[in-house]
Amino acid sequence: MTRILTVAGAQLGPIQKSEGRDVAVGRMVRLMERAHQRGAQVVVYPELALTTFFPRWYEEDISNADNWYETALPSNETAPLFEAARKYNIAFHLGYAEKTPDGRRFNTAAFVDPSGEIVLKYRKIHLPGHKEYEPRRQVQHLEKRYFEVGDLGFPVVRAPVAGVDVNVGMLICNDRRWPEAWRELGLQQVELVMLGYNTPSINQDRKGFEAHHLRVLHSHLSIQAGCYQNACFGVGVAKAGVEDDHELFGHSIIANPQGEMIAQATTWDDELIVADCNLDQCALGRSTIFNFAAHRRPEHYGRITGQVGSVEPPRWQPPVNAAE
Ligand code: CDV
Repeated sequence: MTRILTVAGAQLGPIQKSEGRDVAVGRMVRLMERAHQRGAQVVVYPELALTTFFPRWYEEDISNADNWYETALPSNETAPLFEAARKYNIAFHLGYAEKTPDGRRFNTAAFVDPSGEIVLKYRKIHLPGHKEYEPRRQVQHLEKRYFEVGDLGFPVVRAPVAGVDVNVGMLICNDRRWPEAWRELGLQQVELVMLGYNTPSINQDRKGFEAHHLRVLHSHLSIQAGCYQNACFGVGVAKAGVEDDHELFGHSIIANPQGEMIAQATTWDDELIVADCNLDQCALGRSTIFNFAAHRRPEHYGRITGQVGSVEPPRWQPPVNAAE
């Protein structure tokens, strides 16, 4: 029997700093209702979906930022989302800031089944930005201040979703740019990668100009290549639009195992994109060009895990002519 999963990406428009979780959750519930009407069995929300992208705001004392974090799922404020999932029999992926009982902070995503059970959790590994306030920057990006590097690796689990067994995995935002992260999932036969992102429309590092269209291209290129090279579907879902004067570029997509874009958002607002994902399409790439067991050469990949930064290559030396 063909395994077809109908997947929705629920892009969110901006959430302002002054807006509470009730605003975000209300909008997310409405998107879930529309996803149900369109036959979706899974809804994917963005990274840090419940609040504004708070790592742009500096707090000297990190405990002053506690209001941005979830200490429990569900909570009173997120309960309506869990209730809607039960009502519509929809699984969902939620990005949120997590504060653990022992006070650790992570940029986290949870995959939740319709009964409210957390099936899989992932904590972001590639944290961009910086830890201390940087005056030279146009906008701060303090993920390294507000979060620890994830400690769960890149887990994949085979989970029943609407009667279909699916190998699900997750990445979060900047992770999508790192082929190593995708390959970790590919090596576990992932079939559906869910990922949320908050990506500014401009390069905020102020080290050079990067055009808006190229930033969108890089996002799509990364997701489409990740899907092709690991023979899986990918759902990349943005927070979009202008949050307190800071623009996020949107352009959420769903990509198939051939690397094709099969759905794309066209607004900077709350928007649903939906696609039927035939999971059996993952088999072709996995059994031919990306048959890892047949073709990978890990004995030559030592630098991938043994080295962090790049190194200069040795200078080429002309051969010494023995005849002279
Ligand atoms: N939230 C993110 O991880 N954002 C990064 C930006 C800072 C480049 C991204 O990779 O989209």
